[in-house]
Amino acid sequence: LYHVTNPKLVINKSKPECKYEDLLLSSKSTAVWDVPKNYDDFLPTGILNGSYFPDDCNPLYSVAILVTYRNRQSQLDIFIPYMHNFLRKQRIHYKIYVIEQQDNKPWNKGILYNIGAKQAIADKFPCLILHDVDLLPLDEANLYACLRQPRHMSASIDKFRYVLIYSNLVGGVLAITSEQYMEVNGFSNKYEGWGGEDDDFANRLRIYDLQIMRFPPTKSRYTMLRHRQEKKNKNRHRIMSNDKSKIRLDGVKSLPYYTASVRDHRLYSMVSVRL
Ligand code: NGS
Repeated sequence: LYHVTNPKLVINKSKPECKYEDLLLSSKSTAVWDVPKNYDDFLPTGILNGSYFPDDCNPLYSVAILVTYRNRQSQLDIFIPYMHNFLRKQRIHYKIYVIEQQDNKPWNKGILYNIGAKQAIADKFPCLILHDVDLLPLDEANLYACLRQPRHMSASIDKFRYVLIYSNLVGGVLAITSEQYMEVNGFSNKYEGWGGEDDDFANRLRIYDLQIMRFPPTKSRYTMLRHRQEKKNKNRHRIMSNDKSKIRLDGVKSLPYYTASVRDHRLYSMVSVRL
């Protein structure tokens, strides 16, 4: 395990370090239905501004969960309480960021991740988990933490009969250290509409020799919430990042003009973006 905490955290020396071995060795399915009917019924203790810190031990992981989002309120209403229920059992320090594209321009997931990553890194998070809003983890052993290599966490999804659809897929849920994210210059800013930005990101990892790892399939299980298929981006195969010179010019270090505001809600921090 590769321990990375947030330098902003105050460690209480009278408490022990949190332990993760039992969790990792267990394989306990979480009941998907263990979700409150609405936010008002859900008043978990210890969660403030989307962030949680275990109170009986010092966590060895600090994780920013970045969720890109537009216009899927009913999914967010399920996702947020489900994730807090799931994550609190893992004894990590985490914060959920929802990065919302507020304008009506074409959806640009890469830019949203880049903006979210900048915010999380400014908040000193050493680990980023890039997370689709429609995926719910099913196994508690799927630890929400960064290891040495970037980890594709959602390898088996019910919609695909729990089969990995291709070996270099990194879409869905991916854990990567902030340092590695910056090293590959984050995501390309050029993918508009659905598809391809994750394959482009996989190319970046390959070009920088960052090998993707995965936990065993049973521990990497997710259920996907239903939704309509988005409109595909017709150019998505043409703009792939395939060398370092292209990558250096297009990414988190060269974001196009945008405006963003950050607002903390109780259960998540909302970063509202206009491109
Ligand atoms: C590929 C897309 C990826 C996408 C993956 C799975 O074809 O962006 O399907 O999508 N690549 C391109 O379009 C180039 S899924 O079936 O999960 O919606 O992530």
